[in-house]
Amino acid sequence: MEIRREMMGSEKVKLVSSVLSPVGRRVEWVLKLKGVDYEYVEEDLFNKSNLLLELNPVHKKVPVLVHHHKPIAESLIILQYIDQTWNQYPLLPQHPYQRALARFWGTLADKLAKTSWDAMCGSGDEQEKTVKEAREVMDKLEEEIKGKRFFGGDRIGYIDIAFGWIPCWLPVWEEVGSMQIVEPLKHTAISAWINNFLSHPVISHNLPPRDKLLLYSQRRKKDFSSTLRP
Ligand SMILES: N[C@@H](CCC(=O)N[C@@H](CS)C(=O)NCC(=O)O)C(=O)O
Repeated sequence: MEIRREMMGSEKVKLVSSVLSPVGRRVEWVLKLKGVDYEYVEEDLFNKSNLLLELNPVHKKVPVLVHHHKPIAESLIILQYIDQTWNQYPLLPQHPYQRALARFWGTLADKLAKTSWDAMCGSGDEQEKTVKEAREVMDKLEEEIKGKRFFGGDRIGYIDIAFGWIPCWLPVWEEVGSMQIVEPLKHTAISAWINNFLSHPVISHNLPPRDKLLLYSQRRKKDFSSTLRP
């Protein structure tokens, strides 16, 4: 799909996203790690623009990357596109099996994010069940990161970026949902990874404002609870 040129302006890479989007941040981090120049367009998720609807008519969600006037949606697909288009700072491993594994963990990162978000929105037995499910995945992650600085080895790679919502978004969701998914005494390797990830300058300088994230998550939980009431 080629978007009308006048809509997208220059040839420059464009990223349509929201400052609070964990999946949008994945794309920003990677563009910055690779040193790709881009224009950022903020989207209001409560009042979506025609631009977003035209760029991502199927899901109507951020992020969308536009390159050579062509839109690409879905953050993990965007990461793979960026990695193949700009060679500097490779994200995915070279070996096909290692690449497949990295993609596997990336998919799990999305699944865990959804489970954790659902746990935040839930309550009672249903929440307990979802928290348990999320903790089980966290246990697997703990095993995977043990003995490593990053999932990508000595530096941030595809899997680190995919799970990049854990250090900043998850603590807010835990607060809003009055729950705990990362257990610091049990998940010591994950806790160390969180510190390593947050101490990278590209990450630490590109995080969402916590107060806004808190308000947004509270509002979403409230909306969700009210849809369940008769
Ligand atoms: N799987 C998608 C998820 C995209 C997504 O859920 N984006 C959210 C922001 S984090 C959004 O646009 N929400 C607006 C809506 O659901 O209407 C990806 O990784 O890009």
